[in-house]
Amino acid sequence: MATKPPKSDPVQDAPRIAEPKHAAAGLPAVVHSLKIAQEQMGVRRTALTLLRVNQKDGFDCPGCAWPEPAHRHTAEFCENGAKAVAEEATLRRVTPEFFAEHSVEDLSDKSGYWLGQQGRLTHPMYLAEGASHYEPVSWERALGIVAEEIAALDSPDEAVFYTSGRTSNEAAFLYQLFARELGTNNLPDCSNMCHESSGSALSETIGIGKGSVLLEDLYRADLIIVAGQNPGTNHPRMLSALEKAKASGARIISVNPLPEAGLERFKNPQTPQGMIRGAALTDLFLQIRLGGDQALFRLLNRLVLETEGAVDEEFVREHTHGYEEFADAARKAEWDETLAATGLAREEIERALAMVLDSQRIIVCWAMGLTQHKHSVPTIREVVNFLLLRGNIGRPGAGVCPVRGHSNVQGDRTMGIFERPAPAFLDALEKEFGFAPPRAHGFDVVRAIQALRDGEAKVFFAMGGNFVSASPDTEVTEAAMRRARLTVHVSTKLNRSHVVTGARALILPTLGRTERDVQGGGEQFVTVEDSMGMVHASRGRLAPASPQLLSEPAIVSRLARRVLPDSAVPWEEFERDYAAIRDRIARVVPGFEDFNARVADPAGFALPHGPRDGRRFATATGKANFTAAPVEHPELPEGRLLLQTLRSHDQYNTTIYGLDDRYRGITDGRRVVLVHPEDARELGVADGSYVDLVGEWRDGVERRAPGFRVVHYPTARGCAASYYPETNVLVPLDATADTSNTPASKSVVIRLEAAATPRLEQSATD
Ligand SMILES: Nc1nc2c(c(=O)[nH]1)N[C@H]1C(S)=C(S)[C@@H](COP(=O)(O)OP(=O)(O)OC[C@H]3O[C@@H](n4cnc5c(=O)[nH]c(N)nc54)[C@H](O)[C@@H]3O)O[C@H]1N2
Ligand SMILES: Nc1nc2c(c(=O)[nH]1)N[C@H]1C(S)=C(S)[C@@H](COP(=O)(O)OP(=O)(O)OC[C@H]3O[C@@H](n4cnc5c(=O)[nH]c(N)nc54)[C@H](O)[C@@H]3O)O[C@H]1N2
Ligand SMILES: [Mo]
Repeated sequence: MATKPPKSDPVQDAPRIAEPKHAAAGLPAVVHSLKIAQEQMGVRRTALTLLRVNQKDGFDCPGCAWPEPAHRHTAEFCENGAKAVAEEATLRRVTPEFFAEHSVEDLSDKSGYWLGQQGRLTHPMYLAEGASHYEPVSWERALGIVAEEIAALDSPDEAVFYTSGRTSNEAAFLYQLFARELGTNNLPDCSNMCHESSGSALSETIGIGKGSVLLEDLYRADLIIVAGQNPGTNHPRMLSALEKAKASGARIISVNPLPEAGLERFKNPQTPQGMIRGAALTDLFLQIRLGGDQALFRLLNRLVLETEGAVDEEFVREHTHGYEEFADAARKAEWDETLAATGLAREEIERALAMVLDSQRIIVCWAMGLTQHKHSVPTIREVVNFLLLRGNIGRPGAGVCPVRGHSNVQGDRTMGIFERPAPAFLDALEKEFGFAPPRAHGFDVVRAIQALRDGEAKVFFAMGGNFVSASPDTEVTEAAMRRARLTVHVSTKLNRSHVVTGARALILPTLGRTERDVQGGGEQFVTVEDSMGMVHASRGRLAPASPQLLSEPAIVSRLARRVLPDSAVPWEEFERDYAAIRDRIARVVPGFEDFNARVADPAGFALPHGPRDGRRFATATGKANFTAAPVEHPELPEGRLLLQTLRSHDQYNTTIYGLDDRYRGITDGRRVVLVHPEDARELGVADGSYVDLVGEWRDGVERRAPGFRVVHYPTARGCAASYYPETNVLVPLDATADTSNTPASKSVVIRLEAAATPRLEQSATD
């Protein structure tokens, strides 16, 4: 079946603008996803593959981490899930001939979109020191090169082992085991840039860094607050759950600087009525300023405290700690300060309060809009205060719901991918495997970049992801990578991290979720954990993109045998049969007892969660902790804008599927900056004019993203928006969240400077 050739390089983008949409999904979603899928895989494969997504005998969707309902539709249909699958199951190939044709320098001039559109990687490739081109290399030799460079290090702490959240539980467990047997905790992961702030805030306050609700809880809630999240694009299946919750009587408040179409109205493509009319989702839209959430929740907390009978006193007495100190701080919250920080009107907050007081069961959902600010950790702690006040944790229909991104990012953490592992986890590893794991904390993402930059780290190994494009301060990060002795990427698709390399570089091609994984012990499956702590199996069915591909567990196992020839760990057995890995996970990680037997249930099983299961809080105080941090919000100097860097509808993080952001009315281009018409008028920038985005940060370094089309857009005042990863060049490496060290990519102070012409005016669709 013929597929269309990839489009030309969209760095040449020429955005066209229409009115933003007020509803998500519906027929256009079906049409659009099928178009992209058929371009990548042809008609027959599209049909066969999409039928397997999230089915009980199929593979876990490599899109987001939203859980599957117990009763699934034949196609638990999701436009963006379909695009993620098509991206992996594409029939296009990047072969040794491709690398012979294109030098690394040549490839480094291409956009990330172009690189991704070339197809699946088929062979292990090696870039020798001083060479201009990657060349094919055997697996033996490739792993030998890694072993050589690791052996040349002064300490294992000069190696960094990054993980992106698509890696299965089995692969992640082996990977951290290898790093720790080698002697380092340098295990940064995409979570450091993502929900780390949630993990930090929740561990401290409720004793576990995960959400406390299951899907059923959403259906029982009276009120669901969705703050800092765009589910219509990033978690489309969540809209079905919200629709169902509403049908059972829930109300929804959305808190967002942007009016996101998916939250306004959802046209469920599973039902005929949904396709036509759709359901209005949001009952109250609070168009908040960037970074205003802590102030909002703090004031709501004061108002709850002041309302006779509103506090769940019994819960507070029995289960919490720190109430008095918190209440003293909350009573000082002021209207004027809150209205300034949030940009909201008094009546809006009063309406929200009325809905809160009217609700017995409340859930707060959030994503990157809450986690990627300097004060994200105290913001999320304030959300916890809000829920604790009325006993909204540990009972049906209530709780915290951080909505994870990558499909197994939560599972990777559970498996020990963490630079600051808990001592109990290391004790369990030591007991099971008989070596002493390192105890000193390792590097997170930002520290890893600093270490590479400063020559403290020399080998960079990535299990998936696109570190160079996903990380902040692109120029600094790229220079840091170039200082490495060796950069290695286990990948499915070509990306920018393969062309911004250390002195030597390797690309190790691997199987994706959709592909059959056959080892010595027969056909294998892997497991994943969703955003709500449910673990289940994932089994690929397609033939691998190339016979040369190895699975991630096989790569780690072979690498370990090469680097640690005297290891007593049965690496070969782990490669042969993943059940042997699960037996070990069962003995090391709490909640996985009898793993192999329990994962045989196609519905999977729930991991234990103390607060959810029995109001048990494994914190330092043994109770749920109220906290009382000072309220912060970003400062905006005169004539400047606060920029958030976010996702379009046609991308998966750094993977660009296409150049449209349908719900926001933008087509054929990504270099756009959304600005409120009044702000634009004050700054003298007309709709359709071109500007450079210039970052302003205390280090005085000029950070510039050139050639963005101004789009007048109904965002909150003072708050602009533009896509990542193009704008990562503006996010300073040391502008991070307190405690979690997550890059503050949702509050970057910028000014706009006129740019003479569009950066490149050619059409992207020629
Ligand atoms: N199709 C698709 N699906 C994805 C991804 C993808 O790229 N494409 N990425 C996956 C990953 S790894 C993740 S982490 C998730 C990301 O999922 P999201 O967090 O939904 O992703 P963003 O596009 O970063 O959107 C941030 C949202 O928060 C709002 N926001 C920004 N700042 C603030 C603030 O200060 N306060 C409030 N209240 N709101 C704010 C923005 O307007 C926007 O609606 O999605 C996952 N799913
Ligand atoms: N400015 C700004 N920066 C951000 C964000 C933001 O909102 N704004 N969001 C942050 C967030 S939330 C995240 S999670 C990070 C994402 O950071 P990453 O997870 O590092 O980036 P991705 O773009 O998801 O990685 C895509 C690559 O993964 C590889 N891949 C895909 N599937 C597989 C697989 O099955 N196995 C293997 N081995 N490789 C595979 C492909 O080669 C593909 O090119 O970016 C962060 N960066
Ligand atoms: Mo993420």
